[in-house]
Amino acid sequence: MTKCVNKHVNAWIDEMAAMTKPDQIVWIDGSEEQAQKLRDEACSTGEIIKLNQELLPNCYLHRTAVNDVARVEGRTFICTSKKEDAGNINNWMDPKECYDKLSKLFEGSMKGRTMYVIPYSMGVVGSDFAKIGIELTDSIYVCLNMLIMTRVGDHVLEALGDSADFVKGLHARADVDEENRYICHFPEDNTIWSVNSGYGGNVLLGKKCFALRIASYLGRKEGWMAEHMLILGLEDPNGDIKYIAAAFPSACGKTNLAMLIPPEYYRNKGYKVWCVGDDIAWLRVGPDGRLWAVNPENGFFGVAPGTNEKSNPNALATTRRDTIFTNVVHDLDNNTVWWEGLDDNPPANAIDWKGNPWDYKKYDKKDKSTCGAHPNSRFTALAKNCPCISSEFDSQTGVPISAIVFGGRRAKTAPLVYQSRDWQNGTFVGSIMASETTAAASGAVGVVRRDPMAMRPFVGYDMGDYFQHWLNMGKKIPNPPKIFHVNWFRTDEEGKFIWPGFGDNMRVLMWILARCEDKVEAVDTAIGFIPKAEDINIEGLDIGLDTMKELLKVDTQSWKEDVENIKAFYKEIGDRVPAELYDELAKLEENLSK
Ligand code: OXD
Ligand code: MN
Repeated sequence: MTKCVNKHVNAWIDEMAAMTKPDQIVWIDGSEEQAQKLRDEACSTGEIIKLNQELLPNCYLHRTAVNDVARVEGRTFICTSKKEDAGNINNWMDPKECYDKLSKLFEGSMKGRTMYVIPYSMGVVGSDFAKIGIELTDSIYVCLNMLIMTRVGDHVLEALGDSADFVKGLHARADVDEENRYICHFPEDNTIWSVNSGYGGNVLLGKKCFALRIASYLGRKEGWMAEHMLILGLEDPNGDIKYIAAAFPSACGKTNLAMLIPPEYYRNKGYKVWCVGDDIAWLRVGPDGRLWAVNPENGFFGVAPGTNEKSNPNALATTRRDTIFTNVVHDLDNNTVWWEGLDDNPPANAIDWKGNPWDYKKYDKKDKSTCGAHPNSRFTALAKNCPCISSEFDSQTGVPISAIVFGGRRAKTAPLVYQSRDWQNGTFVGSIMASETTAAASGAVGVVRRDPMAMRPFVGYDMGDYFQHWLNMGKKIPNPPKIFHVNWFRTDEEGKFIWPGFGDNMRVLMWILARCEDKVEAVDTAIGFIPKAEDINIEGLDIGLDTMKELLKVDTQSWKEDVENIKAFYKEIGDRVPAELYDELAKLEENLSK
């Protein structure tokens, strides 16, 4: 297909091509034949490296520029016509000023290069949840990643028909110049412009840019929610499956929880966990009055370091075929890949993520600069290759959500789990989500970073308005999920984690689901409902009832300190924080002083 029939699409591509001046334009049709041609071409230029096809069929390795290894929040902008609509938490630029500024960077940036046109759908093509985007890019790496992460091809254009309702994404690597790197969102125009980066989170425009920042804006306008949440299904021995959506800040083991393997005790009884999504959920009120969720993505863009047979065997298995690895170690003896935390056998003959020979003997755990794989190195893998992928992954309607779980990394403040009192209180609990950095060696408590609903870098409008949207949604869901908060990271006096985490987190999910079905009582505390220590199953664990009590304790003093921090944070968000949340904060403060 050289041109599609949609005049809006064609006019926009003509305009973008006039600016970027590519030598040619190629449409990505979604066929395996074309994908293979692109892989071969990228191999011939060194953009990707073909790995051992016996051990890792259809797997490739890519290295980004050394200055281009992560999302750049400082260079991410929300460009609404009024500054106050982007809010205090986002960077803002006037749309006209931004288009002018970036046009200069895009001007002629594709000379001597090819512009690829990627029509993609977030969500099952043609379903009520789905939204269409078109990404224009000069990078084959982007095309190959988008073919994994989203649903791509001619069928998407067919579903679009002659509609103008699509998200216009423009990406050029340009000079990969850090000083001129911009990831800009124009929610009022359904447009995303990304320039001077080749790193996934900045350039796979369907993911954070569309499915969270633009989608959160659309969701508010249209009455649904785009959230930074995993979705999992927990199946009981009778075959009944209950679904949970959960939001965690980065580095809290979100992908591990999404693909959890039940502890032996539960496995033997016939319990199973199914992964619907590991990063993003789109949620709508269903005809039955419950909240229904889909994962709009088609793959996982997961952090490689730390992924291993123990932490996440399902993720590891998912990456054994059809995967693009980015910035990991290249094992030259086997032509395979390695990363810190994969196993205890670093390759002797290896190339590091920067492309230099790597001597594992010089690797010092405490010095990140000696790592062979970049700490944010990634795998891009197909969801359908995951051994525990849910049978509902391709469902048109999504799955009904019984519980929403918020999480954070707190050394003292948050107990292992607590339940909010209702939707409004649950929204408050989400709004005060936070993570701490802990200096592991000394056990010292680090800085608290507040990250409401894990959406701090991803809300495409004012954070106070976002809280209001949560409250408004609550009024539209006749049978809403119950809302909980978990903390897998409480530490003892020596700074060691008390809770084993990983698969054992299922024990906490079991209590959560029991609460959703009114099958277990709870203790009413200042912050919400806490389990009775004996109601979290510890069979087969090294943990006694006293330790469980310790894990569930509400530490009034640290909560009082937290209240002060929350007040400062709400102030920073600005005057659109809903009065209902200030009421919740006042109630919490009052409860703590009783
Ligand atoms: C991610 C993130 O890459 O949340 O998913 O940072
Ligand atoms: Mn994420």
